[in-house]
Amino acid sequence: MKEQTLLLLKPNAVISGNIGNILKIIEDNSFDILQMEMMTMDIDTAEIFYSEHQEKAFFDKLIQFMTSDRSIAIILEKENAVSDLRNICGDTDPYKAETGTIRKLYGLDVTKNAVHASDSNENATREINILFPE
Ligand code: 3AN
Repeated sequence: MKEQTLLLLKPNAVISGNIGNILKIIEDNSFDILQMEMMTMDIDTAEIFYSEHQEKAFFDKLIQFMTSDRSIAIILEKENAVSDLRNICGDTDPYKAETGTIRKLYGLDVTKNAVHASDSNENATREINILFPE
């Protein structure tokens, strides 16, 4: 069954000129791009988006980074979209990510790791509703 998921190109991926490179990987993996929007996240939105990490030591640093510059939010669709996208993004830590994954190629560290990808169908729906409220 087709699923939707959310891909977010984080500020370091946008600033470093890797939007096209990442979208090429997405298209090569047969995802349909349904909606795409460039935005600079405000603090309230970032805190809601990452609310499950509120108690973590890295929370403030993460919010500061995610609101520092432009991101691109993208709704993707294909069969097994959630797990397929997680696989091509790679490990949260770019240094642990497998060769050829987006985070290995374009991530700088565990915060500036180039992309966010929803980790479940429930979170995909939640995250899409936050970033595409209409
Ligand atoms: P993923 O994005 O792979 O699902 P999570 O859910 O563990 O990873 O982390 C959410 C976000 O928090 C990640 N995108 C990452 O940028 C950031 N993060 C996770 N762990 C750390 C850490 N130890 N230090 C700084 N930022 C972190």
